[in-house]
Amino acid sequence: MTTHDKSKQLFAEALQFIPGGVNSPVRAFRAVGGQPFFVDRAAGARVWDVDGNEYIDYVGTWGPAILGHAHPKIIDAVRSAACQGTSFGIPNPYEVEIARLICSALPSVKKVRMCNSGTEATMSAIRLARGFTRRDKIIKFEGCYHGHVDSLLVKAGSGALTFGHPDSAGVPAAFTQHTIVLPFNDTESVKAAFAANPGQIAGIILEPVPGNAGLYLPKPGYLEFLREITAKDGALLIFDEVMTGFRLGFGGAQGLLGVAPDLSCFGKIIGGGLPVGAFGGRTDIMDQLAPVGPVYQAGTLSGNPLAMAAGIAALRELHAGDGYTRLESLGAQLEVGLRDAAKTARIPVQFQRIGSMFCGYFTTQPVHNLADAMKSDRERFAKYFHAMLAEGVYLAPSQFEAGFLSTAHTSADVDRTIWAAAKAFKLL
Ligand code: HOZ
Repeated sequence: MTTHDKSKQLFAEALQFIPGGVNSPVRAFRAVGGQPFFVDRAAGARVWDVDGNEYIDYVGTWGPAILGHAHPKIIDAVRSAACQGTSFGIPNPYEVEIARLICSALPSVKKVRMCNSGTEATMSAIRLARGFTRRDKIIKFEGCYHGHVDSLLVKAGSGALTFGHPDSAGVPAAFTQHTIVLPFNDTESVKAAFAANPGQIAGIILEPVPGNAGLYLPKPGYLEFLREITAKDGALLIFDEVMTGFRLGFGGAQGLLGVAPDLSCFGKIIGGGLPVGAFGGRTDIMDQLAPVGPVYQAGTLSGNPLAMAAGIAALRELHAGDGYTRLESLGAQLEVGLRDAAKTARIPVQFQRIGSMFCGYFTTQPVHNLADAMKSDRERFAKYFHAMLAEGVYLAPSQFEAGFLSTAHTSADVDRTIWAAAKAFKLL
């Protein structure tokens, strides 16, 4: 590791003109101390900072870079689309192709509407669920994060949790009065909420595999239970697959875990690293959207040709290759190696993983929900984060984020990461 002089200088300047020096709070390193580095370039599984330091990257631009950074097919697709024009606000053929690809990957998605971020996707899906059911209440779960939508910034994960504002200032109480917040993996509280609000709940929104308070998994039967209780009540089941979509398999978490929601939200991977979001589902629900139906939703840059071209290239590559098998084997290697290293160093770590998503909590107790995740020793995490960074391994700068592998990571990268972790654990 050389110096961080250029990053420090840029951050000092950034602080003068950008709140907190960053355009999204999770980048700021505040949960772990220190200052963020500034990226010069990225390729494959590596990022290089402006001071010339190289890192093995497990953030992967917070999920989109499943094929690694600057994948040649995505770069070519963006380049060729850009030469035809960067935005039209008129339908373009890429929109049809990406919609066809998404619908053919997920049997629950019969129609899809593209937008510009995961936040827009979840915000629109909630509005659509309310418009379709003509009901107001929404159930969400503690620690799940669905972007910075007003009504969903309640007990939210990701940066909201990391920085101690899971219930954001600036959200009028009236905007969240129809939001019911429950613990994840707890069937009784869901039953009680439906019993207390008969015929009033428009839907349940959840990350089927929550990855914004670290990473924990649904207990066996939990998603099936949510599917059943919503169907029985006439409420909609909405999966936020912004992170898990096309990551846990080409069919996302719903394909892997075998539960079909009514609506799904996407982002990240489907834009190949460009700004994107999408939501889709049953035809009768989706046809409530304007211009067909009365639920309004729009966007100047929605279906942007560059983002669509990048997304199409990413999805085609994922569909054609053996990427998911490779990701599973790298994930298993990482899991075994990190578990062994922690055991050898006698550091209690709950290592959680599903496919290419992972997280380690510094606690002796199993983690099934936000309350369990909060028991992790965050000071220990901060030390671990910096020890890994010093060895050239970049993890998300917060305990409450998931790590991501890409198909560009190699077995040697994973070995090096395990070696760095073994060294880091000794310092904790
Ligand atoms: N949705 C991302 C993972 N928690 C965070 C991205 C951001 O907030 O900048």
